[in-house]
Amino acid sequence: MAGSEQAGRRRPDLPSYRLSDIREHRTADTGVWVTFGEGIYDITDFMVGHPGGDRISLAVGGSLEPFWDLYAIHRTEHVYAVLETLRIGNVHPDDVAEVAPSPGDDPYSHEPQRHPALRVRASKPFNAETPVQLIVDQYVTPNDLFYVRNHLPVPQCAVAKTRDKAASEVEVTGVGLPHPVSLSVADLRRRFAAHTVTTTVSCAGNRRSDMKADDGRAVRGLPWGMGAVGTARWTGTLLRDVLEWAGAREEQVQHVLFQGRDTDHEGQPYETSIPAATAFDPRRDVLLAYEMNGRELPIDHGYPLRVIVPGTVGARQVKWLRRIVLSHDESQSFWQQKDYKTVNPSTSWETADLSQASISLLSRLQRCSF
Ligand SMILES: Nc1nc2c(c(=O)[nH]1)N[C@H]1C(S)=C(S)[C@@H](COP(=O)(O)O)O[C@H]1N2
Ligand SMILES: [Mo]
Repeated sequence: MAGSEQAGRRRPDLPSYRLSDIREHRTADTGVWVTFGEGIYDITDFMVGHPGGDRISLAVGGSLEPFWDLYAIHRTEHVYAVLETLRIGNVHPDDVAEVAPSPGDDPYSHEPQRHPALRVRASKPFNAETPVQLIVDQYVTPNDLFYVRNHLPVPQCAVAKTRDKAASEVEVTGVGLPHPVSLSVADLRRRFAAHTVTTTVSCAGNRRSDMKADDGRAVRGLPWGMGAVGTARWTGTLLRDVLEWAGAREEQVQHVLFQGRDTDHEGQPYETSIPAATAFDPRRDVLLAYEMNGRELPIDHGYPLRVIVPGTVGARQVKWLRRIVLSHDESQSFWQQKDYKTVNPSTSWETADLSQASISLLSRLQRCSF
């Protein structure tokens, strides 16, 4: 039987199909096709009654690889051999690059290892829930099982734990500062008192799959179940200590922007902001966190430094923090202006004016800290 050597390799004895053909095969009537490497497989019969059938159906008309990669358990000789028995053809040579990008082209080729118990909702970018039983068994969720919500590839400097200055310092800049300053995690540890806060982080989309209009309309976004939420003990420096040390004064700014090191294909970083009143509030304990549950911050949760804003939606708690910008205006990023907004149910996506919409209710989530 063919094993891992053969799986997905070009087979000259079989016909080639174009990507457009593959995408037309999505139902039992036409046959259900998926690709793996350069191979095309007809999984119509396999999907019926197979335990992984529902998962595999997510790959229909496209590549199995992102799904495959997540379930390391599938990487056995046996499974490769079973897959090859379903082989019907090859991806047309002109379409190979699109279907099976070479690792060098894939911005997701450097992602960190993840625990297989995480319930994956999307693989690229990586989004996964904590299994619900584990959330309620104890207040604090262990780092490896904490839900992950990434909008973009994990920045490579975080995966490699690069320690050079440019890749590991946070810059504080913007209105009202005498001059910008840069700080490493070592500087934060040395210059400022460490502060620990136990708080819950929740994605605004948590339980989105339960939210459906009476007419069946679904809410747009990842189909989160109940597990995009978790509680941890976060240790770091109080943001207001750093802002005051840098010379910032609350009266001079309205918003504090946080920029991550993760960037989209145009080089735009993940960025959101919070009101200055929150950033400076002595009762809010907004943190620049370098530890999670007593350990170095894990790569997926923002290594080496992230923002923790107790009582605020997860989207504002920027990971892989690169820059803090003091500003008169809130962040103009997509994630601040176009995402995480709540509109009236009578509005559709086509007619919604998001600039007028209120921020997601969860953005005002009660502080859940003890
Ligand atoms: N740099 C950066 N920070 C980010 C995100 C991101 O994609 N990039 N996602 C945000 C969202 S929407 C959530 S819900 C939380 C998730 O934090 P976690 O992955 O540590 O659970 O991180 C926030 N911070
Ligand atoms: Mo989120």
